[in-house]
Amino acid sequence: KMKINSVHAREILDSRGNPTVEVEISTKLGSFIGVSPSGASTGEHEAVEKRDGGSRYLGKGVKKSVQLINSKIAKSLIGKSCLNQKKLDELLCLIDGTDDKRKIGANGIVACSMAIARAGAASYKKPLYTHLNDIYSKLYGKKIAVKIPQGYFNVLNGGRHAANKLAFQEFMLVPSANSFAKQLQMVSEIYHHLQVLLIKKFPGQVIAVGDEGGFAPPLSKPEEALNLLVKAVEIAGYSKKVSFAMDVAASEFYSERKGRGKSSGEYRAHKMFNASSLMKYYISLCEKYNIVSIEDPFDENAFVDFASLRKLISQNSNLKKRKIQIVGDDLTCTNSLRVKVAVLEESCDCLLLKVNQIGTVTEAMQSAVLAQKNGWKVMVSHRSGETSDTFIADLAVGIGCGQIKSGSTARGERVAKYNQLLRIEERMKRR
Ligand code: 2PG
Ligand code: MG
Repeated sequence: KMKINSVHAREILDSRGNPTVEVEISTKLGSFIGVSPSGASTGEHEAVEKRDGGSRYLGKGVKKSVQLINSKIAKSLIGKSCLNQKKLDELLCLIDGTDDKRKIGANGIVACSMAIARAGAASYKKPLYTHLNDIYSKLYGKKIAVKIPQGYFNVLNGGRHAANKLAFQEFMLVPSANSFAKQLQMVSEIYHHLQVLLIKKFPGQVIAVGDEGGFAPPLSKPEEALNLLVKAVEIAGYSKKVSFAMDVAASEFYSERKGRGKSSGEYRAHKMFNASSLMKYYISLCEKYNIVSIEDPFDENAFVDFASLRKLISQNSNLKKRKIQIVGDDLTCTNSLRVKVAVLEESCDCLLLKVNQIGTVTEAMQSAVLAQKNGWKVMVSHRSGETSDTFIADLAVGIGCGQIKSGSTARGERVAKYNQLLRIEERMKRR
């Protein structure tokens, strides 16, 4: 037993300059931090991020959640052992008492849950990824191997993460290399070549970066973005070694949110699409570019459209040989109930895993277990609003899922996770 001596929450800022909740939990070994990230293209089925409202910080303050943690939650956690993650996560859910964590706020609860995991790791004198691996293996019912993940690096930003006209949110590089260090080096080189290309293409214009550190040039068509990536990869000399991935985040440009299963409304991207023309468009993009992963291709309730796309891909003779995964993010929201529906409908074969979408480490892991037991892959993910916290790097290694996305190879809050993976990789090689 390793007793929790104190719990203290405070309001700090995230990478977009908005308040977020940081929680410090102390045991006799020291104090341990957990902090919530924050999304912009949030799914409507996510656990609730509690905001104060009013005029302070334009309504985005988190003092109410902070105060509830410093009173109610602190009172319940103090004196308990930080070693039982599952029990404490259940306790956090119980104290909140709502099914979407709207009372305390998932932003507050997730910070507590992550701090508990860190305190637990320290008690066992283990690195965080090893402790998370123990917890995950127990939930899974067998020993899961730790693994350094493949990175999905978002180097061109659109959608809600940028002010340009690009409707699709993320264009990612997927470098294949035999170490994470090499992956990172390849992407960093490509990123800088991409910058030169953009400066040449848009003389005198600002080539700003978006929320996730990728460039946000004035593009509107996905083909323009993909052509630039192809070119930058070629200049860097990695043509055969890099494939591409997209997070479309299609709910953000979908007009009508009524349709369950099939989306009958319109998708307003660089031109108007309906579900079936958008589906054909994805196929044409896959035929033209070496795309290996597409996230949220349709509205967040369009379980059936996701499944139809998977079928269309599997029946296409040009694409049969390539493995193209369909990733659920807004569709599934790291929520095991929604993962179950997606499994039944055969909507995806990869789950995007964001701990703050559901609110506790245990629940997120349970969703990952469910996905993996049904043959899906899992990709651990940052949010567009982040801090320098590196929890997700350890999480990705600990659950051995083999995939992570944490934005581009620029901006401190993005590279913090990748740098942590470098440290873990180094440590694993020494053993
Ligand atoms: C996504 C995420 C992270 P946000 O859609 O996958 O890239 O964005 O945090 O804004 O939901
Ligand atoms: Mg997404």
